[in-house]
Amino acid sequence: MTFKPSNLKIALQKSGRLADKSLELLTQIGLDFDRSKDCLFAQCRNFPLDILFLRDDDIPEYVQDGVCDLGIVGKNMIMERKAAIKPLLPLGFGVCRLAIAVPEKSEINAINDLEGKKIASSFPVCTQEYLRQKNIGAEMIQIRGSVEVAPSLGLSDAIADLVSTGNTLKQSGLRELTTILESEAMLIQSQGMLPQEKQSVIDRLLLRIQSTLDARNSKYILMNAPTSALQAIKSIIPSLSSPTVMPLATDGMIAVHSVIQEEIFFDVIERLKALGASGILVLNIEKMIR
Ligand code: PRT
Ligand code: ZN
Repeated sequence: MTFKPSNLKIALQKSGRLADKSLELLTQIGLDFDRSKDCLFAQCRNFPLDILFLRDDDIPEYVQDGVCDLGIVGKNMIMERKAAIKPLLPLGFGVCRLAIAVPEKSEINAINDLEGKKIASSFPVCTQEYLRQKNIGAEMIQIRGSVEVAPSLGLSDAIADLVSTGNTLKQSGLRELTTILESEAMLIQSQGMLPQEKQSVIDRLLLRIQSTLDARNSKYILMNAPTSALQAIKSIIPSLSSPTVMPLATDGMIAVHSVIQEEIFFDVIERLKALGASGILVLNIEKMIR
């Protein structure tokens, strides 16, 4: 298999925490490609896109240097590499935060207590930038992997590491002191001007990704309700446009269809039931084009 110069190139993590979700997203937007396990390259059969599989650390530079036109990588890695790229879309997965943590019994209780202390991290650039902004002088110890054991080995007084559930910190006897930055996977583009044909392929990809992300956050809801409750129902369903309302064979009853946002879902359902809605059906939406 060889690269086609006219194809767009996107860099994805080869294996790790972002790998499966990145591939899942490309599949959800209808791209068809084979991925053999150790292969570093795949070509889409039905879209002018080539996929390169890389370590996440390398993705920001590959995109910055224009070796790849697009990439999917954590915001933390973009910041750490100080990569000059164009952020296109936050993708809603790989959500985590870069946080400073100290041993449970440490006397460090506020960020100012970090003055003169040693902090171990795989993200020294972000950590140092944060400390500089807070006017704190601390010594950075750069280590790769298993950062959480650094204090118990006597290597550092604190760590700065990625946290999602917080379980690793707890299991390592550490407590969080402060958050340096919030992160999630981002779709990024190189900053250079692309030929018009390539840019319009990116625009097509963006439309597909945006409609998939919008659909993920939304549910289609159908219910029966008393006609008298329609005004109240309308006021609590902040739908795409006005809800679809149809009469039912039973007098005084209507069917209402609408779209609601996932995050307000349970709140809305409870309020609809209180208004007399029944037979409520909630469906996943596959794609949503605005
Ligand atoms: O081999 P390669 O270099 O590509 O991968 P990697 O091993 O360097 O990175 P990987 O796959 O671990 O993480 C890739 C990206 O996933 C990160 O840069 C973040 O953007 C994102 N991400 C999201 C996370 C986490 N959540 C996360 N929890 N990356 C790492 N962790 C680790 C963290 O370092 C700690 O060890 O998980 C542990 C904490 O998790 P909780 O759930 O116990 O808090
Ligand atoms: Zn990495």
